[in-house]
Amino acid sequence: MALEQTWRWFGPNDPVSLQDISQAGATGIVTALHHIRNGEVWEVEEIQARKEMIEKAGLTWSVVESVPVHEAIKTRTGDFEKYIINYQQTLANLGKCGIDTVCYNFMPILDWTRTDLDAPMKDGSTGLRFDAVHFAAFDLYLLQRPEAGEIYTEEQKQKAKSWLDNASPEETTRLVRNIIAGLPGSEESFTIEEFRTVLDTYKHIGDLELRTHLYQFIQAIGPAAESAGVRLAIHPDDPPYPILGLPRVVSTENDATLLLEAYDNEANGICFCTGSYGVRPDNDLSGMVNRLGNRIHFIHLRATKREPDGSFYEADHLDGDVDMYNVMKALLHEQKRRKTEGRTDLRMPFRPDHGHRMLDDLSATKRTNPGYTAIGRLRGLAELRGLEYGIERTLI
Ligand code: DNO
Repeated sequence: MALEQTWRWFGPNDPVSLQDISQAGATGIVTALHHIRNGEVWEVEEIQARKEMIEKAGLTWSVVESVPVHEAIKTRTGDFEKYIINYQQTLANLGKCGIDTVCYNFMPILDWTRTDLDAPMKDGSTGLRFDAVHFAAFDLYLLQRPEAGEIYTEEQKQKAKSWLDNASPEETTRLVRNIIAGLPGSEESFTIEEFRTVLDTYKHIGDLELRTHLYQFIQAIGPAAESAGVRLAIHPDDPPYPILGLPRVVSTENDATLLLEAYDNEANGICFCTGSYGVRPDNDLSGMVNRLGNRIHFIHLRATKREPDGSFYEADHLDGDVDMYNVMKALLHEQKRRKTEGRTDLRMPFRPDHGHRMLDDLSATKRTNPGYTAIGRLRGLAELRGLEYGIERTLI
């Protein structure tokens, strides 16, 4: 039995159509109602309309990625109680429509972060990159965060300065935009002035406070998810460590374990993103599947490649630092275990997470979402599907 092959679709405005997705061989759609403002309830009619659109194309709405968590919930300020009630209602409405898997994240202010969206790869394609030097240049000299001076070494500061001195105005603008203007799927977008103001809202929120807020949140929404028949899957921090002085608390196996314990119920689960967890060499990816597998409700497969100075880039799906063979094997073992235990959640939806910009997608006139090109993901999915097929045939 194979894992469910899914594909992220940003809705009717996505340049990749539902038909393209069918042709790539995916059967499940991963999407969200991006037009609904963060914090508002997703009404049944809205959910149903999207669901019908997907089903008309012969596909199923497999996972919601994501129902965004309002900043007020993360900081536990303002109207956070109202937003929690709205979140519970959204889960109930999704359950009513038969949608049973919901991804979310708890990263303060920014969602996933990259410095370069078109980094050249050896084969002429381009991919996403997090450059530690460029990021330090942003933090120290463009954002001019007062505490930034304390966290970088002299060497890092010097490298950042000399990169900035040689960067063109376009490169500098692009860097700022890439970091704070919101990548695909992010719900927030800022100018540098707005960003400075919003950073202040975390002045008194460190690791412990954010963790507590996350656990309080899961304890509040977990029961609602359970009674709606919805499984929650938290996406890890990307990159998996604190950035810009903001705490991040879903970066390691231990973080995930603590969260699972905070509300010990199958409804409280994780999104296993190999690209995010894989940036840290201390995350043992296939071991995580063996140990936490029964609470993995959604899977993102991609491989990052680390560089000595803390930079990383997104390599081809079967390349990079992720041992995809052993990850896939562990996932298939988990699926077998579920079958033996008589569990019904055998789908185990995975999606090829991101892909390179390549072939026709490199054309300057073609609109593509960074990381979410059709052709790069089609390659990724095809490789992953082949890997899975080969392993499955040899599993006794
Ligand atoms: C990036 C994605 C993130 C992720 C959200 C989950 O490609 O992995 O946008 O979906 O953080 O809430």
